[in-house]
Amino acid sequence: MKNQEIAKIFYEIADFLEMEEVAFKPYAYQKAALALETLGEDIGEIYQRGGKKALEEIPSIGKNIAEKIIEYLKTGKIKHYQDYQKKYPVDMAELTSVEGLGPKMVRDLYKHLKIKNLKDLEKAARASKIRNLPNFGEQTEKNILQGIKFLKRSKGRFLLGEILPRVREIENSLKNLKEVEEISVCGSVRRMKETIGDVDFLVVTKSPQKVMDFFCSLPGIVKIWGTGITKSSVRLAEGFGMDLRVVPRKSYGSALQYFTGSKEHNIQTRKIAMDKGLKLNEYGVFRGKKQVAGKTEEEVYKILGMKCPPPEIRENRGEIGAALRQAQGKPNGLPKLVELKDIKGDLHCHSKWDGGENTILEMAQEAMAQGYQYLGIADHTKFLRIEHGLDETKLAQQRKEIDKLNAKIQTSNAKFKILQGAETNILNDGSIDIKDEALKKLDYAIAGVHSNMKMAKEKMTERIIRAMKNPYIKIISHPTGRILKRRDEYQIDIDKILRAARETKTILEVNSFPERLDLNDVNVKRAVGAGIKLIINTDSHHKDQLRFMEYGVATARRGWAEKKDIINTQPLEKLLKFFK
Ligand code: DGT
Ligand code: CA
Ligand code: CA
Repeated sequence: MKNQEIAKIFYEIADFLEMEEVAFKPYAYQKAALALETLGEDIGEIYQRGGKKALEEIPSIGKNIAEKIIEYLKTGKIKHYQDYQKKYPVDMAELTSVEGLGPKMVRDLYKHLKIKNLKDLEKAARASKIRNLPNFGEQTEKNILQGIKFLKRSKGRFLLGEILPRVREIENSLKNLKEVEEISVCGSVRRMKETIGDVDFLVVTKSPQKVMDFFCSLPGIVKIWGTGITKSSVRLAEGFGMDLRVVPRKSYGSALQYFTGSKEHNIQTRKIAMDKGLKLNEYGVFRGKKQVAGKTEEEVYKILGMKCPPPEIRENRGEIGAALRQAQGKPNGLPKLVELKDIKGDLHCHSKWDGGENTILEMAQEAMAQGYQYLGIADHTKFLRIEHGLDETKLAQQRKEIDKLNAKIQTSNAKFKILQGAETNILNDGSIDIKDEALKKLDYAIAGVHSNMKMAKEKMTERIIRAMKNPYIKIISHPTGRILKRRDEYQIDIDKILRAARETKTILEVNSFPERLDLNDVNVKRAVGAGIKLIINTDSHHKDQLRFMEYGVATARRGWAEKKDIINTQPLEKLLKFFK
């Protein structure tokens, strides 16, 4: 479908025309671009069906613009546009994306300072060259620098955990709208990817205008990039963008399939369709001109000979083959992914003892409210002084408090137990900062790297493996150490770590904290493939953070983990067997 490509070119032509201060024409191109963007049908198909006349019948598209569309459909180019590109070799889309920078300013910046792109612009602004241009001044220069700064930040992706609550809130308010018949979030949010570029909503409605008006007037929207009856694009104050598309009911399933992606997954499904003599796009599955599927997602996959794979694994990492095998009743079908409701407890939580926000009791109450059977307190230990790490004596004192609390819980007849763990530190040589005699008295011990994270690969790998070999260390927390958007993982040989985990029966953590998600999806899949047991923990420092569990579960699902792979899906007695 060429609609979006042509729209993009028309927007740029409008900018070039504005640059030359041509009257009226820029507006015509902008209107045509918006019409194309929000058109429900493939422009190429409209042309094939009804020729130039059919194009001219589309509102906002006149004779001159229809000719340009035909030129693009036939040659893949528009000469008018190429001439402009030669005359002004500037990256117009990039430059005008700076807040407050319009085409005429782009023209002047190019004319006087030969600024062609964002990099040139930033350099010139930093060197204070812009303020001296006619019509610019110091404030404009400052604004440009600020605009660039924001652009860089908002170009970055957003953490799933940072935006999901807000996305759900918006999804719910749309759901409550009586005109909305169906709604789903698609794209990377539906796949629960660790970071999100933008949010994609899909809606079925008989009153698109009403839905769009509601969507574009949601509180917190700071910019409307475009709005029409099939698509609107907005930006929220939080910085992320949201697209809402309206599709006909008969296309809902295929649109859901298409816009859920991933792109890599979709390339494969389209190939499969082609091999079967079918055409698959967001409007449906077609044999010739006849639509043969598209109302539901299951139906779309079924006609391709596939079982519908869970959104989280649609990354072209083996799910295509598995979905085909599953539909044929062959072995090695789709995994039965672990679910949030399978989780029976959380074993990596911090309490007031190490500077966390809540008491052990408060944490336990929250865990009970979530329906858990157990909660493990795993406070930091003594090497981490800034985190008020506990030493052997404090651990013994804490044991007494936990025993008392458990006794109370028992008399109240609740089926719940608080376990005592600790998140110990793996020192440079792989030894643990707590003596074995003290580790022995805990229900289980976790170990993690919290210092000297820049070690050479071999040394770091050996360091972690030595900790695994300690018989009292049962779990390695956040095994690769990455922090999303801030720091890369440690230099480690992950294959060696996985082998050692299997040999020593050490459990690896899937840390649910939104900036960690460590192990990540890819490493979870490797670990599961190697037969290693995992645990999904939140690393909560506050009782409200216990709800991060769903991000860890999502990460585990993206890594194909099943219930049997995750030890905290087990009831207490079975869980404790892993710590024997
Ligand atoms: P994001 O927004 O960067 O976190 O990632 P997505 O996956 O949400 O990507 P987005 O928003 O660009 O597009 C949503 C879905 O639409 C994407 O997952 C698959 C589909 N899609 C978008 N562009 C293409 C394309 O060029 N080809 C195909 N086959 N599918 C596409
Ligand atoms: Ca997206
Ligand atoms: Ca999008």
